[in-house]
Amino acid sequence: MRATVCIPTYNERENLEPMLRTLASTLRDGDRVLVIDDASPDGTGELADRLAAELPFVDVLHRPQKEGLGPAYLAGFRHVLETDAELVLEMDCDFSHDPKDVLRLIAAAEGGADVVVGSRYVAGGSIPAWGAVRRVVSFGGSVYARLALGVHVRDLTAGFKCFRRVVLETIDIDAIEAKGYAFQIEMTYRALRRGFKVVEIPITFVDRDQGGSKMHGSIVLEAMWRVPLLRVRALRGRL
Ligand SMILES: Nc1nc2c(ncn2[C@@H]2O[C@H](COP(=O)(O)OP(=O)(O)OP(=O)(O)O)[C@@H](O)[C@H]2O)c(=O)[nH]1
Ligand SMILES: [Mg+2]
Repeated sequence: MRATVCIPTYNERENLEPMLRTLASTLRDGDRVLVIDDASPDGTGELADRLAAELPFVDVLHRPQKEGLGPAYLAGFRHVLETDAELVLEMDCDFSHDPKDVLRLIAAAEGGADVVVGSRYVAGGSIPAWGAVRRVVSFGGSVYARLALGVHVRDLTAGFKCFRRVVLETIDIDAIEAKGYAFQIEMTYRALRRGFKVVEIPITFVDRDQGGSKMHGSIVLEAMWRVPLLRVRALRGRL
């Protein structure tokens, strides 16, 4: 199954080249990478174009402004669905997700999963570098979302995932408005609502070394109010 890895970038100049070089030695023939850059002020977009000219498996989608992770991924998904890729992956550019694990996600999808989640919260998954505050916020968020939605998936905010294309074609991605962690929760929840098989595989999540985080409080707040809204929509039969 051909796979395309979507990588959203905003000011990832230090990370992009090592990331694409690692993927060059990891991906299989026919697999591709789509970099989705929101006009990064640090020149990540121009660097992506230079690397795409050199690396034939790389494409770049330029967007005019920063709108958050959700809209960037949705633009990327629409682009990939125009191609013949069977699997569509999401991955951060900051090496929090090990690019070598892409092959494990792909293998799980080829083994029968419709959605594969690289999970920090199943046996074998971990986040070695996080302090207590970050752990509580992230784990608490996952528990909150799991209880509010009534689903079994443990890492609902995970951003390292693989979808079969039929999932993206079925779950009405055009209706998704979430921007941050809520986007990740909504993607997984919509897939579950449509009866797709979601499988979690353990990953080790590493803290970013280069570049700055784009995480901020409003992303956490958005997730808090959007989760109950999702449940209400589902109960009304709209998801
Ligand atoms: N295109 C695009 N990419 C974004 C945007 N916000 C974040 N990203 C990218 O999404 C990925 C995840 O963002 P991070 O800043 O690492 O956010 P995070 O992983 O939630 O937070 P940290 O744990 O602090 O790294 C990175 O590759 C970012 O460059 C955005 O608005 N547009
Ligand atoms: Mg990160």
